[in-house]
Amino acid sequence: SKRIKNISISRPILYGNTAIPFTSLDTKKPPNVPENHTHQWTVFVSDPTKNLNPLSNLIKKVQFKLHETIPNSLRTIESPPFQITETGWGEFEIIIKIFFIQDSNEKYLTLYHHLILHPYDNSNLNSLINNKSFINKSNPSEIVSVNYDEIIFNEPNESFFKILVNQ
Ligand code: SLL
Repeated sequence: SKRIKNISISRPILYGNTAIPFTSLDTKKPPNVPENHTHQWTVFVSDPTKNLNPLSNLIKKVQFKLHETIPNSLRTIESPPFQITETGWGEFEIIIKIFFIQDSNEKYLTLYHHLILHPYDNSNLNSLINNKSFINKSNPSEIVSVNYDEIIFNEPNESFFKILVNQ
């Protein structure tokens, strides 16, 4: 459908990762995990709001491109929660592509997230460590690296506009 001129609508988005070292007392290494893997981690895309019209209504699928050392390194998630949990030993850049619903006619959005497994300074548990990663206060064995951003839809088409404003 037709694009609406001079309108842009933005939607907040969170993306990032959590990681738990297998050395933490409550995280036993599952038996099938390779010897050299040190962490379990989850990379995610989520909606920071409690919107009645959640971000997932706008998304067709999310692709996560993981490091080539990981089996099936291109992962596609077609319904929420948009996340991947894996085990491994190293940090690397994850390419996240968000594909919007067909009706929107929007190009996919690419986000880059550097997977963080090691906090910069784990002696200072409760503070923000390097702007990027911190220890989860309610679960001190968990490292969190999260980015807040806003997706801006410029001149959405009429049908997508209706979905964006929840009509
Ligand atoms: C590094 N440049 O050397 C980075 C690469 C790759 C991490 C890190 C493998 C997991 C698996 C894994 O953790 N790769 O084999 O399933 O630090």
